[in-house]
Amino acid sequence: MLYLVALLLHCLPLAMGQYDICKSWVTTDDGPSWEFYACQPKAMRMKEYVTVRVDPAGITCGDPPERFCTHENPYLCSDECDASNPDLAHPPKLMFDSEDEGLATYWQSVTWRRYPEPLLANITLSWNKSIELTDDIVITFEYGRPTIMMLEKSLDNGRTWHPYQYYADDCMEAFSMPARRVRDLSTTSANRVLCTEEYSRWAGSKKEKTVRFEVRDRFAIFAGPDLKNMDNLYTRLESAKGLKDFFTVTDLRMRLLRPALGGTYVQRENLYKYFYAVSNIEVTGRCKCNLHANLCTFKEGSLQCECEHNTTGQDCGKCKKNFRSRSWRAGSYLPLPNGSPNACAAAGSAFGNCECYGHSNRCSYIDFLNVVTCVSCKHNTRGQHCQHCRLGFYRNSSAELDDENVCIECNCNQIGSMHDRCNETGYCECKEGATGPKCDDCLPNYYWRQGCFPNVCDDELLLCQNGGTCYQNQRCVCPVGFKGVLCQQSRCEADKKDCDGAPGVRGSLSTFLLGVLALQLRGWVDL
Ligand SMILES: *[C@@H]1O[C@H](CO)[C@@H](O)[C@H](O)[C@H]1NC(C)=O
Ligand SMILES: *[C@@H]1O[C@H](CO)[C@@H](O)[C@H](O)[C@H]1NC(C)=O
Ligand SMILES: *[C@@H]1O[C@H](CO)[C@@H](O)[C@H](O)[C@H]1NC(C)=O
Ligand SMILES: *[C@@H]1O[C@H](CO)[C@@H](O)[C@H](O)[C@H]1NC(C)=O
Ligand SMILES: *[C@@H]1O[C@H](CO)[C@@H](O)[C@H](O)[C@H]1NC(C)=O
Ligand SMILES: [Ca+2]
Repeated sequence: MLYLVALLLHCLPLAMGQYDICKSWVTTDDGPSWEFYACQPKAMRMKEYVTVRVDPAGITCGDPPERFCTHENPYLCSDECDASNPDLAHPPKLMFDSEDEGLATYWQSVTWRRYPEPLLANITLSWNKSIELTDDIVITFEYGRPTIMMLEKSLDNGRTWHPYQYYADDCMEAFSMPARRVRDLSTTSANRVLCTEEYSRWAGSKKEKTVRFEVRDRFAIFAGPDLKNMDNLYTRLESAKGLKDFFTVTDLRMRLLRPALGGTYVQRENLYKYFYAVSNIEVTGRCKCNLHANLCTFKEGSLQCECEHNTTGQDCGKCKKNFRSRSWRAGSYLPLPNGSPNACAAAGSAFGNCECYGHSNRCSYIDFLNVVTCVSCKHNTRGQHCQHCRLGFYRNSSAELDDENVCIECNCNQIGSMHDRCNETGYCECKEGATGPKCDDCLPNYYWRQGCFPNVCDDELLLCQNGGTCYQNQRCVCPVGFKGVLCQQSRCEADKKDCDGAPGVRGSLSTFLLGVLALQLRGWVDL
């Protein structure tokens, strides 16, 4: 009986579907204990957790109220959009409400009355959480799909954006890209960004309403047409570089570049039938929890993984305090079927008590000292527990000991400082005359020239005399007849032969005449 229970428990992860549970209580020959598995949350309808932003300001119709027509009935422009009337308003939130039977609710843009200026709109969806797509993104357009649009994605909460897919009725003309279909991609090109013409041609606004980003077709490249061979997909996601990230997003942006034209050219006499109207955006995916959680909950306005395996963070991206005896690792889908949990381990579980704060994966026992020490500390750390900063680095006071940024480079100025080291607040030790945290400045009364040197002259105490001017605190430029560091000395006093008659003009005139004479003697000048 007990054996049967154990067997049942052991089979649970398979019975419940792959990677659904993080741990189970199993009975082995050594008695009952926990067993851990790679695990991930269920896929959800992500539109319920999204924040939306529509750009530019004023692109939503109804302020002021506006009439519009449809391609089916272009001369009966009786429809009206009015933002102040709930029955006639079309705000962005109507792209995410639940579509019950009956009339579709939708966001709608202003009409293309400014033609030929392009009618552009951005719809940006943000989750403030990494999400792994598990099914197609499906955007439903009422009154016709755009003839040109683009899908972009971000992986870093909107700081950087990348193209995800291009859509046009003529890819070459719109984007200078050949038209391709996802179905024609191969195992090596499954994460290619392409332009498709499948969703942009006019087919009647009632008939073809959706624009897709085909996640299933890309999965099918590995898992087969009905996604029966998920094991193969999981193996590929684990091993093919960049493949997992390709399906991961924190934000999506639809850039609507040209509205539906009804299968013909733009008719300038009736611009009220050109606009965008989106009734639904379906995004299906699961929280990315690095295979360390099987639950993801909506808390304080954001999705959060309920981390297991002694991990923590929004994506279970690091080890909990006191569980950092080795570096954090994501769980793995492999080996099949239960994967590897790659759980964080408590300090003290390996080699006695050797915590390395996540800067090293290895400890080593040093025989003659009888200590266990971390080996090859990373992130510019050093020490038995990688708890110190390497020489030339100092401790980042706003980072915990296990943070990758825990040590900051001193960056001492090579010329101005005594050496590469700095104190605990990042101050370098300066040579005479140098100052500043990095010793790249000079003290007052010093000037910088490959190091700091005391001023020779300045505008206060070390004034150049007799009308001399101070050049960059380095030397006085003296007028004729004076010399010395501060031009304090008359040439007359220093050198008697400069003093015949009046100094200056006559002296230089006689020098000139002597010069001319010399040249004449050599036959170069005719007087
Ligand atoms: C839409 O977003 C792109 C960046 O992805 C930006 O360059 C463009 O100006 C935006 N368009 C509008 C109409 O806000
Ligand atoms: C994003 O999520 C993080 C972590 O849950 C939270 O601290 C932050 O306030 C959220 N930011 C926004 C803009 O909601
Ligand atoms: C996490 O730590 C707890 C002790 O707080 C331990 O009982 C549990 O087995 C650990 N889990 C894993 C996956 O290592
Ligand atoms: C100090 O650590 C914090 C937290 O990780 C990090 O945001 C910051 O960039 C670090 N400072 C420097 C100068 O590296
Ligand atoms: C580091 O040096 C600077 C400049 O000499 C000094 O102000 C600071 O107090 C020093 N910090 C420590 C922790 O010694
Ligand atoms: Ca709707």
